[in-house]
Amino acid sequence: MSRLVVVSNRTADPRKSAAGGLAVAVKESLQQTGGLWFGWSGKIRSETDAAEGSQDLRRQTVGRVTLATLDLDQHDHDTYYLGYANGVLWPVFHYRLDLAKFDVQFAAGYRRVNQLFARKLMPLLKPDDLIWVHDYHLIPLAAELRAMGCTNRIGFFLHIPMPPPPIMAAIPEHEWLMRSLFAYDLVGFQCELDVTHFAAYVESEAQAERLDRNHLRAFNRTLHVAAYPIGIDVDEFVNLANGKEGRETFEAMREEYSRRRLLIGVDRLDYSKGLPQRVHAFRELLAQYPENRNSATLIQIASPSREDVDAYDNLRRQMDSLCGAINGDYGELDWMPVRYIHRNVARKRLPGLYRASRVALVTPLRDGMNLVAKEYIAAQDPADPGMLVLSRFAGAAEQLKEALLVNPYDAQGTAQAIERALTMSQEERVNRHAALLDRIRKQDVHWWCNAFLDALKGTETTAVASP
Ligand code: GDG
Repeated sequence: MSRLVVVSNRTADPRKSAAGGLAVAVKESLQQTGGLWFGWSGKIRSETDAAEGSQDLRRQTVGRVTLATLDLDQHDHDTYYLGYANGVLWPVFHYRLDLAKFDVQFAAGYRRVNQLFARKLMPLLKPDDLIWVHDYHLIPLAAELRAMGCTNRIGFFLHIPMPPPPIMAAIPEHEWLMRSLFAYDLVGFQCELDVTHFAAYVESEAQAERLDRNHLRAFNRTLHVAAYPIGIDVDEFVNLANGKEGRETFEAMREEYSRRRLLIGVDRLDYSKGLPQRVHAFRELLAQYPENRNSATLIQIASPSREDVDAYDNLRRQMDSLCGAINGDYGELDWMPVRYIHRNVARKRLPGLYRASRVALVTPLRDGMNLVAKEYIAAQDPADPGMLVLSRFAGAAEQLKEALLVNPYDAQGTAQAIERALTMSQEERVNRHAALLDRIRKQDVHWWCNAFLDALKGTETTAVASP
């Protein structure tokens, strides 16, 4: 059987419980077969090491998985990671051209680090290894590997959205990036809309020929593209909800908020997640439906994220001010409308928190998938479940039709949907939840992983050709 080689920007100890979608999913894929996980260590190389030119790989075997990691020097980190990945690709792929900072140094750093990854990975590869590359940090990796003679099957999964062609075309290096994807054998997206955007881009910009729904031909190569909506480990989450900490958190929250209607939001503090818009919508709920005053309480957990990027600092200040204002305007001696927590909460506590909440607000302005929506569904009591209010702009909206779908830019409309969720009959909640749970069980993280790897194994072997 082929060995699996996973490449992602960061790696993690597969024995430890991972926060964050990508780490959980990668861990899942490697645990099944064992294999190699290659990526950046998360560390910056010391100046002495950099001066001596050493860029050694660190290898560590953890059970059936070998972790191979390398450090980055400061300049590479600043240009590749902060500059291009998080300062250009993240905002543009989330449709935020206004936040992108284009700089040729960033693009050069991105290419340099992808070349470095390819150079360090190449000697570790065996002929029939199956290589699975993750996310926007590593779009050109396969092209760099092919240029070094790699003929292995290589798949790529994009965890974030694929923007429509005119937005993609604003990136100065858009042609190079999209052409690089044709060095893969399989490119997986989160949802059908992403596949549509990618196909439209290559058809219009690269005269690609659409052979069928899942095959595009351009640059002398045929590329298999498809949507593989990422899922969660539903059983693991249900077990976590029924475990000691899960139950304790649930009971503590139920008691504390026995006279209140609890709403929950759990996100990284990121501008794609629509947090200020969510606070506006919640404010609108209190204004339009006064019966919620002195009652509805939104717990918003916003875990710290990428604090060294300017746009995140602005968002933090905006949230501090919006939450302060709503609490100042509506709060009472014994009730505060918003509990805003800018810290990481232990993963074991999340299921209890979800289960104690009558409504979850998952209202990103744009999101590849959004796993919090699925975690919330998994954590509910099927006999008396809470209701999910979900942005139509999350990838998850294609699958989770029985949630209440909202436009997060429309504060009034979102407030109406929240009110509907808070007052929905138990029978309707039970029916909607059953359909949602069934869907996330069928397309869980195991399904996602197998579906992608089966499709990759089924692709034709690659001839060496650097596009
Ligand atoms: C990217 C894409 C896509 C959040 N706060 C805490 C915490 N979390 C956990 C959640 C969930 C994960 O982090 C967040 O996953 P999301 O899917 O919501 O979002 P991104 O981090 O932006 O992930 C996204 C995903 O990749 C997978 O492909 O769905 O669209 O943007 O698991 O529970 N976990 C803990 N404490 C927190 O405070 N322990």
